Amino acid sequence: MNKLITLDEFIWQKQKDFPFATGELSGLLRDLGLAAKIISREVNRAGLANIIGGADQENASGESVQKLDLLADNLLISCLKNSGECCGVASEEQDSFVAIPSSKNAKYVVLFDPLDGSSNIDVNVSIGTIFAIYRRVSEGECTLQDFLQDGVEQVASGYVIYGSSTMLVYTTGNGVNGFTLEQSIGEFCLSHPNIQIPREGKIYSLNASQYKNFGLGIQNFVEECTDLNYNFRYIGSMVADVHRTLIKGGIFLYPATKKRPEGKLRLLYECNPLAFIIEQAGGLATNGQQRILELESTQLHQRTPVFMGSPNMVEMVEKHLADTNTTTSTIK
Ligand code: P6P
Repeated sequence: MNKLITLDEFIWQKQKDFPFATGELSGLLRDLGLAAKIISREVNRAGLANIIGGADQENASGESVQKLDLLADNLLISCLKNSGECCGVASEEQDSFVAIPSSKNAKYVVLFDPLDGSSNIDVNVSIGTIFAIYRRVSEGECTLQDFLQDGVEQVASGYVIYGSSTMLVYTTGNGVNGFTLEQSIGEFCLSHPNIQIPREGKIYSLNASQYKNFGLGIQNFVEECTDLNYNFRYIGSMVADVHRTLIKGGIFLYPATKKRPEGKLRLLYECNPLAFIIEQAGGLATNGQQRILELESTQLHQRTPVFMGSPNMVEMVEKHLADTNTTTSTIK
């Protein structure tokens, strides 16, 4: 039987690889792991604890908020407050960033989507938490500039998928590793070391009901995938669709549409962290023309079209966009 390596042990081992590491980032990752374990427990008992269903509130993007969203948001904020390693957080569920005065001199800020795919909560489909960690750029209490950094500045990013098992997948810029929650001991254990995305994918994942709202380039891409007998898979939960893409190969795309010419998915706490993971696993992540990680961050809740996955499929869709001169903002 292989040695069980817990997330804490792994983080501690990796920290030793960095002689100048002082432990703050390791502490932050451990605290995110703790929050994930608590959220996992609540997600797994949601049906029993009468916390399923809408919370009759709307989030910063004007979308109805599920009770578990609120619970996950509060849990993450309190875990990060207690960590002492984070001077502020930004969340999909919060209009603006939340400064943490008790840790105002801490080195890091964290951005997260506390429970992505929450519309799937009531039907027991996989949902997830997405996080991005940056070094702060300000002095004293954190400012908006600490959060409006481009994706290339991420120190670490990751996601937790609450599915048939709960997994935490993260990168600090030296590859991608996956940990599965062993419920009987309450520990995330290394289950997917050094994840590499298959270079040649044959699965495409997008909301096909929007076909008529896609630009010609995307329509031609879908036609080519059909002609090549590629498999179509779409869960409607970004973390689940991207996790499958990471493990099985393929492409996840949420293009610009007539209804949403700027795309639907958020740059700072959905696309950037997942793009970092995909690139670290050997994949590509773009907005159709530019690397996601190089897009300019100007607003906390800004959106972007996103194409991420195996290099062959991202290059294929980019060619269709170029051949039809369909940029992300010109949807006819
Ligand atoms: P649509 C979930 O609401 C989400 O934010 C992502 O998790 C998911 O990829 C996308 O929206 C699904 O959007 O328009 O296909 O329902």
